[in-house]
Amino acid sequence: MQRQEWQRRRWTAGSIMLAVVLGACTGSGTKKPDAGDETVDAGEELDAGPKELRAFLDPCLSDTDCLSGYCLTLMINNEPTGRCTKPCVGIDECPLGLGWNCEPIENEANICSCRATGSVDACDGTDNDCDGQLDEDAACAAGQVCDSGACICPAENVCSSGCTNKKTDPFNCGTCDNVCEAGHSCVEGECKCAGLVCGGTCIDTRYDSFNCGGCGTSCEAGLECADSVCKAVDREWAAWPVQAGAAFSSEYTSVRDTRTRLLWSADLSPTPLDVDAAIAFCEGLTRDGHGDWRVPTKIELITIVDPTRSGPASNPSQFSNTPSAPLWSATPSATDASRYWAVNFDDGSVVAYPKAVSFFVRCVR
Ligand SMILES: [Ca+2]
Ligand SMILES: [Ca+2]
Repeated sequence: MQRQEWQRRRWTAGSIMLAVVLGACTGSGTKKPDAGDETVDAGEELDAGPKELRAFLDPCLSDTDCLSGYCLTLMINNEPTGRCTKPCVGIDECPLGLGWNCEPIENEANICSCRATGSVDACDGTDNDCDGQLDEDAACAAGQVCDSGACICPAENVCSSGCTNKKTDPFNCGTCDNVCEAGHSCVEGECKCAGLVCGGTCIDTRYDSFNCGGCGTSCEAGLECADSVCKAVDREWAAWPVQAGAAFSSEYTSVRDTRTRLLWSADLSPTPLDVDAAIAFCEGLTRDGHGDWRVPTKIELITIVDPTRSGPASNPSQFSNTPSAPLWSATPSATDASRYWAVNFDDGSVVAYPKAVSFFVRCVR
């Protein structure tokens, strides 16, 4: 149903009391059905015939949808969302988490009300989406759990290498420092052969040229096993001469790597930026007739590191302004979505930093 029509239904079925509730509490409102109400669109609702009344926290369009007679209007991402609520005496009868209250409505009982802040329920102790479950979208790092609004590492998940999930960590499988053998992965805290057991040995048959795609299938001379199939493998990419000085040419205020065909901005961002701002900066950049600039991926950024230099690890004949500091890539960490990889042009190392940290960015296209 369109938002406007939905709101009209609420208001025509409502009363001044609803206006008071809405006015007093932005983001939520409810009313109890009253036989005396003038309900302009009552016929519309009756047409649907007898309906099953909804339970606490079920979706609703109007109060008459709910067993309790109270449909709570939440504004989630600026869209009205109805959810059945219930009368309460104390807040302990309402779901856990900041956002929920047991509040009076005009001349009627207290009801469980909630103030939504969004559709993603992060680990902050608030039921952000008011669905009765607390912090269910918590994105905590490996081994961590969301507890009372904060990501913490339970004592049983602490190993010398840090916080980890011993059910899946092949370096701390089941217990700390129990390292799984090659070809094994950690499943439910036990090292298990990730491939096939051939002649008593665990084999990754995707890449084993003596057991390619299955035990005992050998590849002919000159062929290698890749993705379970024997094929001729082109290794020229591995010999690619990264950072050959002659590969770079200037194009106005950009620098072309003629091997990767990537065009790099000669300038950095004017100031250090966090990841979101860096992405916005490159997307908004217009340079040398191009408007499709972006933040480079991790592997793209590594291609302009000069491994023969440090402080900065960059060839000054290609980029004269590279700081001896990290530059952002657009590649998030696989283990922690709140971190992004940055290439440190002081020594060429690659480290995942929290995305809120500010570094310069060199846009690419
Ligand atoms: Ca929730
Ligand atoms: Ca939350």
